Amino acid sequence: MNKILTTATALLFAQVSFNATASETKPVVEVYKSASCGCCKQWIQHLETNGFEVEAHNVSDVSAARQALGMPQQLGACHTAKVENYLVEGHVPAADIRKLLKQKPDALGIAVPGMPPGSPGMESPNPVHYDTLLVGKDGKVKVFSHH
Ligand SMILES: [Cu+2]
Repeated sequence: MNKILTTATALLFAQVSFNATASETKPVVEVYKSASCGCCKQWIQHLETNGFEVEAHNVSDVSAARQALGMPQQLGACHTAKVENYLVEGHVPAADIRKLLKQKPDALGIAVPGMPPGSPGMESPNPVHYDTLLVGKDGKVKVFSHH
């Protein structure tokens, strides 16, 4: 009996520490979107299949959420998000978010303004080239990566 209990306890601890490790390696992206936004859901799926954990919040006014977070409105897309201390606007590829979290630039965040066809969540037979922009704390942008 004692032995069984010990084994069960050991398994429980193994499970707990496994979960702790898994959540440490998965950055959480908090997404603000409207409930009816289909391409937002597609983007969330893209993040989840690429190792991010997503906390999605449906809001009635995405611009207000964007303003509250501090992302310039002219860079706006259909959803706005936060990961660690950075803002992520629009259909940004998961790889760019990884790059951001790895390089940790002194910046507000990254953005893909508008909704370019071919970006993650905006899959299209007619994809276009687009840039992910690095947004400075002063609101100035420069190209972070080209797609
Ligand atoms: Cu969209």
